Amino acid sequence: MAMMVNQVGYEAMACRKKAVVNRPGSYVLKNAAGAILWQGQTGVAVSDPLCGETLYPLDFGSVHTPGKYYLESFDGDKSDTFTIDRDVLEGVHNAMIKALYFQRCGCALEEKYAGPYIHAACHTEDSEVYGEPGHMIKAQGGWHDAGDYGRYITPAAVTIGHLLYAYWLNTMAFKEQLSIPESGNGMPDVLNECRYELEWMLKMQREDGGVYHKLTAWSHADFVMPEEDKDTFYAYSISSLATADFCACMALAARVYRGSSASGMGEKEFSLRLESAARRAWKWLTENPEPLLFTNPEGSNTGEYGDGADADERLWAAAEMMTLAAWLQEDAREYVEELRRILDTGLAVTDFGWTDVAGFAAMAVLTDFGAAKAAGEETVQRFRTAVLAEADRLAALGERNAFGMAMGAEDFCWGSNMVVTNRGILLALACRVLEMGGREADRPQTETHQTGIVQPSDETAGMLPGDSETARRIARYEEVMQAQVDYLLGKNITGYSFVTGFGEHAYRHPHLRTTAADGIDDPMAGWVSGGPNGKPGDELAIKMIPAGTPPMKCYLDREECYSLNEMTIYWNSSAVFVTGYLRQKAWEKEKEQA
Ligand code: 9MR
Ligand code: ZN
Repeated sequence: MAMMVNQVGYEAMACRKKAVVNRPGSYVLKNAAGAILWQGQTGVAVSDPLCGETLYPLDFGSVHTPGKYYLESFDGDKSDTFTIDRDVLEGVHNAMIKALYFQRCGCALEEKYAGPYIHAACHTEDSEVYGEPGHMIKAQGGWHDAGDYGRYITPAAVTIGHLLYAYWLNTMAFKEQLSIPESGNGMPDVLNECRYELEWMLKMQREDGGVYHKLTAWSHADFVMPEEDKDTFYAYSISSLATADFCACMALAARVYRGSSASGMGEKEFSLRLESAARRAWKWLTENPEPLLFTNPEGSNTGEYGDGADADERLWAAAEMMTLAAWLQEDAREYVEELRRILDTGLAVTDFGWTDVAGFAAMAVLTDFGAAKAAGEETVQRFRTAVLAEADRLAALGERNAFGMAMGAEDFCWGSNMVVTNRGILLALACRVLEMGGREADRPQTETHQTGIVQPSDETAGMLPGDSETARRIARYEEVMQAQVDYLLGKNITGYSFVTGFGEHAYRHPHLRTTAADGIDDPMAGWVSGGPNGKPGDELAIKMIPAGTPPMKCYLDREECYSLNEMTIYWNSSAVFVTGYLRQKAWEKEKEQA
């Protein structure tokens, strides 16, 4: 790839418009009619450790005129076309949420919402509790996790965590309707879609509060449509990983849905169900303090989501129970004690993936005034320090490669695109911490959450706090965040946009059973690929990618390559958080300048 751009495009008002090219010299930016809008020279050469090439940055941040453009080199090479416009991420952001609708299990997908991607109701039978023949449970519903038809609690909880925080902190980025069956019912569609998953999760809880780790068949289905997959589904054993994640997720959802009850669609009742499920899971956790981890039974090949420690899951649960208690003005002492006990073990609190959810505990304590107050200044300070230190580390990482992105060579793992976007989430949280100027513990509970619309208060709208050092730091973090999104949307060595349907060269062959079996050429739009993987894990990728290939180049747009090119619900939700943040930020800036 010679000229790498964000193929979707760049926010008109912002100054962060960058491309990367492989030859130094003079370049122009042309519009569709061929008129030159900008002319400039490449910047300093960078020997890039991620793709192993020498590359040059191009900065056309001074162009603010909306339009469709391409870059042209001194000798006539053209880049992919892209847009410069206000709210340029709107389409891809909404498509990445809507994609989840296509994963709905247990119901038919109708043409009205699914267009050509219809299918009959799938996986409608009851499931058997594994190891207890004849013990059936009704756990229909939820989203298929990924290219397979399994449904797993820990990735589900993380997906809901990304989406509910994205919505809660950046509500204005979630105002469009997505054409799903519930659209127009008065609830934001992101909450409607999440509810579909939450209703399934509720069914995965056992009487005693424990939660089954996953609901899958023994082996992955062939590449058939979901309604043709007639395998028996099993609820596999209770794990403390699933129960703690479930607890956190239900407590968070109880708070969010209760705070969004403007529509009168029964959110209050729903919130009460979520709350009681969270409490029962918490009780199970206190009665079962030892880790109860999960491994697949010998010979079963469906997803494992194995995880060697449950401390981070328990930390997240404690943090969300604190926010819930604060919200309901109850005593949070028990949760605070558990939170501090785990924090004292020194675990990192900056990640948002299915293996390590401790970042969500930081998110809870640093964004919820009541929880911050309950936690106490010293504990809040520990989270704040950890988040800002990690943000500084990531920003420094961004200065060491040609893409300006917070990735090291070793970060290109299975699902590397979530590492990319989860780092965007951490940076977004750091910006928020800086904006609040460390005053969240002193602030009163705002009215705003009670209507569910988190309008920035006058105090913080479009704001940069007084001192310019803080403003510079925020700008630096946001610059890296933008680089993460640019990478995802095409500014990378593969030349692909990693979101289906978005960009002139979007990848087209996700490892996704419905797409493989539906006979339709194009996949549905809005799926984030797992992305380059320096340690390819599937047969074709191992065969095709020579050892020693630089990690960013370890990618193939091939359906067979599940270790490079699958899609999942949680890779999408993580990306949605970042696009949501950038959209809301742009909107706030616009308001400020109006
Ligand atoms: O996303 C998971 C990735 O981090 C792991 O390295 C990989 C191997 O254990 O599993 C991935 O999760 C898969 C899950 O087990 C089953 N559904 C598809 C998921 C995406 O590939
Ligand atoms: Zn299904």
